[in-house]
Amino acid sequence: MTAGIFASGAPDPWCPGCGHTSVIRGLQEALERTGNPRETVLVTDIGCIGMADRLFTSHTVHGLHGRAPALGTGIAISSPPHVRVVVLMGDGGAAIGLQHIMEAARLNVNLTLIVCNNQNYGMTGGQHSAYTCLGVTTPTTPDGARQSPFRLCELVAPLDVHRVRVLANERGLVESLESALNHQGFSLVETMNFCPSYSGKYNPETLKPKVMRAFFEEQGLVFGEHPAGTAVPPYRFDPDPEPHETPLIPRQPRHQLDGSVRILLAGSAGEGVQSAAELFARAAMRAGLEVAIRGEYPVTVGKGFSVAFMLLSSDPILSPAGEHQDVALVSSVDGLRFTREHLPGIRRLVLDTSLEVPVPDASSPKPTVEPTDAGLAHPTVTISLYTDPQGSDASEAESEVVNEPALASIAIPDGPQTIEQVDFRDRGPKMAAFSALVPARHSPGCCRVASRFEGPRRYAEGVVGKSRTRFLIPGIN
Ligand SMILES: Cc1ncc(C[n+]2csc(CCOP(=O)(O)OP(=O)(O)O)c2C)c(N)n1
Ligand code: SF4
Ligand SMILES: [Mg+2]
Repeated sequence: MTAGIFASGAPDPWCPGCGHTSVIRGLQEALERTGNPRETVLVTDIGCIGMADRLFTSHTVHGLHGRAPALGTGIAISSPPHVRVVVLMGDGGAAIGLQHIMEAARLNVNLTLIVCNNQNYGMTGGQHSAYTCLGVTTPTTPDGARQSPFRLCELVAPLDVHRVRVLANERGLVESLESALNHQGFSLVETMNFCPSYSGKYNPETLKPKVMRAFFEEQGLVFGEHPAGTAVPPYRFDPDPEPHETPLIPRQPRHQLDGSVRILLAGSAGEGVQSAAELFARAAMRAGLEVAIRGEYPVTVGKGFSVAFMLLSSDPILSPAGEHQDVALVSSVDGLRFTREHLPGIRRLVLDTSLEVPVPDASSPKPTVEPTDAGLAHPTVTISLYTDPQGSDASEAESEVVNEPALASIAIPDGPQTIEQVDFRDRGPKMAAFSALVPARHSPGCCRVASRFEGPRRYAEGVVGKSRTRFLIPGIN
């Protein structure tokens, strides 16, 4: 190849008569015409065409087969506007990575894609590609290709992008490339020929330029340039975007939780478990605690179990991982089924009244659930959550430590130390999970994980004003 401003002068790597040589010569000239050829990032795909990058002295990136347009898109949207991105790929790559092409075109990202359609996978032995035309003989289509080819320019046409189809050795090639390079936004140049070593060798009559063009046209491939419409503006890179303001939750270091507590909320889809965990986490953060929450649910999010693991800590949380839950609040059979595997580590279990008390070990006697005032005094962290009338956000919270009378302690071998039963179902979905923390009414004398709901009487009617829900979380030391 002739050494130019842009090409390195390295020897042309392609077979004699390969269309890739003429496309790269044309590209070199078109880039020189732009006046700043070195401000180009050349992204090449796998295949014979991919050997082009070693000829260029500008920035080059060699990608995975079919993925060069995705690489080019990333480079184009993160580079300043004066950097030109040119992506070179074969018809094989354009088949494997068709969606990447369509996405780049749909974004109208500022790059020029040159697809060298030589009617086969040249580098791997001439197998037919999805762009191989009807009747073309290749090693994998000995009787001629039987499927209609993809027509790339026509495929991107509805996206209204700049596109041109030319023969690889056509006289107007340089002008076509130049106008694509100067276009702001996505531009496609599809160059057509037959790989002389495979598809051309098996279909020699098509190698004559006039026959070749007529052959392609008969297959519905339209030649010529189609300028872009104005429907989609070119994707613009913003080097200095406005920083995204993430409102910080004001922290009031009023908690006195010593160490950490792990809480498992376990219920069913639609009960508001995830919302409850998030609201609760916000409240705890407002109270100055460190919080990590993780939701778990099946991919069918509208059905089945829905659980949230919550970790509250007075110290920074370096990892939310941990085997044992201190407290589990279970509102449904789905949640209970999920919770069973965690039972051995759980120290307090709060169950909906409708649920059967689980027995971790079949040989163990079923524990009786009986609230009592006897027992040890536990320091208990109180977090008050104030919600707006819709109950959608925690606008304020506070925490304090109170010494509540002791909880009932029900021994289950290898199981929860304490079990309480409450009715979860007396509130709306979002508050239902919170109700796990509101057992006072339903289990008098056993309300140490408890809450008081305060607020405007006509809360449900949306009266403006604050509602207050107090959660008492056991401080487990
Ligand atoms: C994902 C993937 N699939 C298959 C290959 C094997 N492979 C290497 S080159 C090539 C054919 C390239 O054909 P084309 O893209 O048309 O370029 P040409 O060689 O014709 O210039 C194939 C299939 C690969 N490298 N990666
Ligand atoms: S095999 Fe085909 S595509 Fe590859 S260099 Fe030779 S002629 Fe070109
Ligand atoms: Mg090819």
